[in-house]
Amino acid sequence: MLAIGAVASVVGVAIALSIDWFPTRAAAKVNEIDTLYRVLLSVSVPIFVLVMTVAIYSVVKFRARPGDMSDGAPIHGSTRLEVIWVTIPFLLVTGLAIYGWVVLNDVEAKQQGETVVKVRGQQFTWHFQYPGPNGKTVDSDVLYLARDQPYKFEITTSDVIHSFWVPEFRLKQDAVPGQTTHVRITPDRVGTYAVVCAELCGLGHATMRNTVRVVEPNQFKAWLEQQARGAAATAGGGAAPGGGAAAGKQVFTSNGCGACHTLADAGTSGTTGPKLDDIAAAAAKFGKQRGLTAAKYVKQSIEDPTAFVVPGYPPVMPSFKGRVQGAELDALVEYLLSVSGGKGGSG
Ligand SMILES: [Cu+2]
Repeated sequence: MLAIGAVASVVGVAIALSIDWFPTRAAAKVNEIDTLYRVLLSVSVPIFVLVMTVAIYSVVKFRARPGDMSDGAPIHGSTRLEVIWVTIPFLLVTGLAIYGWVVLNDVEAKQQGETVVKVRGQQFTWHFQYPGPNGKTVDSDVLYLARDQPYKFEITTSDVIHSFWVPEFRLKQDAVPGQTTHVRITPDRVGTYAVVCAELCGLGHATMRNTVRVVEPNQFKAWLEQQARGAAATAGGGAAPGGGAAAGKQVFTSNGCGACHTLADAGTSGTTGPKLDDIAAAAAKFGKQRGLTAAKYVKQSIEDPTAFVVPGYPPVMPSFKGRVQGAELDALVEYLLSVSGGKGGSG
């Protein structure tokens, strides 16, 4: 029985280690984390195989034959066996826990010169905020990162629990209402990846993905400066008459509307909610049914989305009341109606 178990264990471990479990390695410490995973596999596979071998062997070997009405031999325990089966798992689990703690401690260690990026989860998108040049902040829905720069992500949420996860960086951290959690990552490979929400957060959970771009440090610097200039230009022109639509586009982008809505002008392709390329016509039609102007209809759809849900779509849109308001809301409505061919303003 032990021989069968030993052979099966060797085969099991060989299979487990030959499988390529991991996505691309794109951050420092990734190798350490992957090694921890492989060590845990190498220890747990033989235990699983051994237990299953003994169990299956015993069930077959000691099964009751037809006509056998005996009750089996009375067993009063074996102190020596009990000591063995308590001691071995205790040592194994303690050893693995210490190893896991050492790795975690190293992965979570504060890094020299780290940049703090604020991450905010929201049904169903992510927002990122960077310290920009001259004390400004830069907002983005794409997570731009410079290669080999240590980052500390400070994670919050506007609504329910989400979980910040980039599989290529391996680490995962929950976003919990009322708390700021954090995770430290140093990306070390240029490429495009995805931030995936790893906590079931509502009907649109599966669509909660944003792009991560790891670029060379000089490219990152150029991007950040360009964003800082762009934000300043929008802030300056936003209140001006006629500038509403441009400011509205910024509102659309910074609130992550594109995660769920397709809008060619904003370059988004979400499919959870209605396509907004023809919202002017839809707003006119549905508005008329409900006795609202197109602009009032769009405004209501943003502030009170469940008041009317376009047929064929799930009622999953969260209310943006209080999040998008005043001039921002007017600009967003004007923008949506203007890019889709309708009249802006009061409609
Ligand atoms: Cu989520």
